[in-house]
Amino acid sequence: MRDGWKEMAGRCRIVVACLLLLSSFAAAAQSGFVRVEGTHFTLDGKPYRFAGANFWYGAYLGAPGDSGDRARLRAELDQLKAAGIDNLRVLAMSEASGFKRGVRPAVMSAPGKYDEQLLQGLDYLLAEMGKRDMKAVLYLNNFWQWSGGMSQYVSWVTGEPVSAHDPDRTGDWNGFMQNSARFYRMPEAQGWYRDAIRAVIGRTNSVTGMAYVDDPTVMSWQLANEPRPGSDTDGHANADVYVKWVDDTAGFIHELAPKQLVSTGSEGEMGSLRDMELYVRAHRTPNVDYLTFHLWPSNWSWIDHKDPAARLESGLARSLDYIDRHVAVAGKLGKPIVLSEFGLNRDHGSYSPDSGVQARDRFYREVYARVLKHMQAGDAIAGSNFWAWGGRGRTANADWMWAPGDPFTGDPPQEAQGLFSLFDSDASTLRIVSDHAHAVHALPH
Ligand code: IFL
Repeated sequence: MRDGWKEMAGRCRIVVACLLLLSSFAAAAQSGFVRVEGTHFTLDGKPYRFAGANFWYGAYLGAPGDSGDRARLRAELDQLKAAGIDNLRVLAMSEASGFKRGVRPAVMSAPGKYDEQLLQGLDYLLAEMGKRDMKAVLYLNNFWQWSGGMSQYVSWVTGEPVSAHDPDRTGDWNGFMQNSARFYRMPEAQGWYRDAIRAVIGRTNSVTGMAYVDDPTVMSWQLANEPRPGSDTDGHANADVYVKWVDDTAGFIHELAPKQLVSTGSEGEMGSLRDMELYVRAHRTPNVDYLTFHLWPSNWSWIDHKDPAARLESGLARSLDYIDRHVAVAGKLGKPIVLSEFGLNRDHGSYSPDSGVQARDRFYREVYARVLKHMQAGDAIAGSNFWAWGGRGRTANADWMWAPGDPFTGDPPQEAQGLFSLFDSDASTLRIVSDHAHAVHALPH
């Protein structure tokens, strides 16, 4: 009898040891991933808060051979890391288009056809970011024309050339937005988009040998850059379809990548037909882990593009209110929120890296102070990404516009190269960014 008990106890000990071993393997497999707990992010059990940058062209620089610039990429990652920046928002998929200001080359030349060199660029970027303990937010589509985006999917389905709705040819932004939003209603386009998502998320990194879905460097997959339901004037008819698209796509990504987070890429109220309730509806689903919002006071005419100093005070007041209202909404929804884009023009609307940035510096300081204040109060905001890192990119073109083969800056091809870029020579702004990053990292754990 006693021997029977002994044998049973021995077996129990083995089972317990095996369970402990298995759970520690499971914990190790999950470690390093950013998670959501209530209105905060955590990383390995501690709060995760960040100061980040937009670096849309990071994967382009990572491409092998002459098409990329790996030396520039490594040097700029070092510079960003030294400034305390540890979270980068990057374009992961682009579509070849006939847009006048579309980026060339693109990852996807046609449905199902992907440029392996550019995908290896993303591999390399993630490998280098991983070495530096940085996190990536990767967007998988674009509402805007500069990377082809939703409009190009529409064109692949209909056969209509994008030129008919190219805002850089027609000047008709409402027409462009309404055309882009047709994407949500096209089953064929959705199928190709999901194929593209599978192609990226299902990838194994050619540099590290790690499956993307097992890579903790990827914090979040983002549905698209600034997806909108359509134009402010005519987009309301798409609201329900848009909300459903967000939910379905986010759910689809979660199935593919259960360890990583999913976010929308939304600008917030201003990108939701100026309707906060619609923004909330799109972010309520459990398939969306956290909220994003963007802050563009000069694009939204709160501050003058050509003279940001002129109406700076009133524009700042609106900007800070915009931040407060979005943080409050996230708190009510019980999810974290990230200010994933904000930017302002250089003094007098100049594009030149040699021009002043007094108003911009004031704007960055005020935005960061408000973000930090919310973080100190324990509110739902978890981080920010300024728009955009331009590093050592410069244009030599008289019209300031990008042309294929030119070095990339933080401003995508549809905008003047220098409009919102933070160049490596912008010492005063870099100091503000770095001070903020250090203040965020010094918050209690
Ligand atoms: O370049 C723009 C980008 O498409 C974006 N938001 C605003 C940027 C500056 O206008 O996502």
